[in-house]
Amino acid sequence: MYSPSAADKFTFGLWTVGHIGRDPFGEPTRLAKKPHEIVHFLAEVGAYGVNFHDNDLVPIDATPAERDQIIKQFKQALDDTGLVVPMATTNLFSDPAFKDGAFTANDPQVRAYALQKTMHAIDMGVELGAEVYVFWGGREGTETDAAKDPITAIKRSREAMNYLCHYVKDQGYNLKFALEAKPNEPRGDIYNATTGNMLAFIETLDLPEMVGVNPEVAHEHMAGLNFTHHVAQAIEQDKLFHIDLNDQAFGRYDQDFRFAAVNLKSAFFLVKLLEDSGYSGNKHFDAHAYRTSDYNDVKAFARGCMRNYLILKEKVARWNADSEIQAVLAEINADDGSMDQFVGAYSADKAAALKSLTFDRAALGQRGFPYEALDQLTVEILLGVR
Ligand code: GCO
Ligand code: MN
Ligand code: MN
Repeated sequence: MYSPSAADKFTFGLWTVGHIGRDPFGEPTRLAKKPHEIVHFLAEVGAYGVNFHDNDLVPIDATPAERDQIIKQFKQALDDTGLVVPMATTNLFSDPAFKDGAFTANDPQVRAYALQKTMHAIDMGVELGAEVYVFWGGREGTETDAAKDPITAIKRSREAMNYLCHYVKDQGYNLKFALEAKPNEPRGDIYNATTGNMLAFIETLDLPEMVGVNPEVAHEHMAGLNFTHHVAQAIEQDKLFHIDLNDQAFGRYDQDFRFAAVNLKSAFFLVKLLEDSGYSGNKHFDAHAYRTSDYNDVKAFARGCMRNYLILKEKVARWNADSEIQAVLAEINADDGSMDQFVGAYSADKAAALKSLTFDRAALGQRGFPYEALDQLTVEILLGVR
């Protein structure tokens, strides 16, 4: 009943189920799988697509012959399984060359190398079918603001995005960019820290229509923010080009837990937003299994991500069809139209009329709203008793 289908557009990065359990304190706990093996692994659990950083697929120091061999094997695995590559991205954070950032690095050679690496990675992503290209600036930040002028950093980011947008246009690629914000980790502070920052930044680019966002649950949660509200802003501006689903306890390190593993209620309202708004893009699980898992348990992790989404989707349908909930919604959203003559689109007449209208402020303050009752109905649906 909660089995994924292609229409769900559930995707995983090579680096997610392929995560070998390394953390800042310990060595890997799982043996690495080859990219083509990961494709088969994902097909087995029922995913629709696989995403990658350039170097998840082709190591940074691979020879051209090695590159060709890896891509051939990978394409064969895609053909054999029917999996697609909807998104690709660049690793601009692992190599020591990027320790001071990529597009915002102080060294002009590093900034140029970052552009070159990204163009090659875009070519490879497009060759494998990607239509969305993600930019996550993990190293684009500082530990001390003595090191970099934050205004200069914004200008460098803009220059790089403009350069790459024009490159994509010049090549005639059918590719959109999705910018992913994160407040910190691995840098002390990362520029454009939230989805809202990214949305504002995009409007300053040469080709803003090519660029949207890739919000991630954990990233807004790390900042203590309401993720659903950020996604809503992106949807309202037609900028939700991609989404990274996972989970994260507030106030902790970057956890990348299985979707809905921690904050069930936020996950419910997120799924409700995505489903009610008709979001039809990819749903990418940017998460990884516990370090204690073996690959059997990694399957449980991957299946759990998709299953939790589908279970919550069913809860959303239940919530939307619940007559008691609908009655409360009708009550709290009631509008007899009597204010229409004063508000809405501005006119001088309306403003004049509104300024002389008298309100019964005490009565407005006394009105009760049954939000406790509504929330309890929501919780009972989530707890499975309704
Ligand atoms: C993180 C990020 C990354 C990006 C990935 C794609 O916290 O490390 O979420 O996983 O999503 O690099 O750009
Ligand atoms: Mn993340
Ligand atoms: Mn991510």
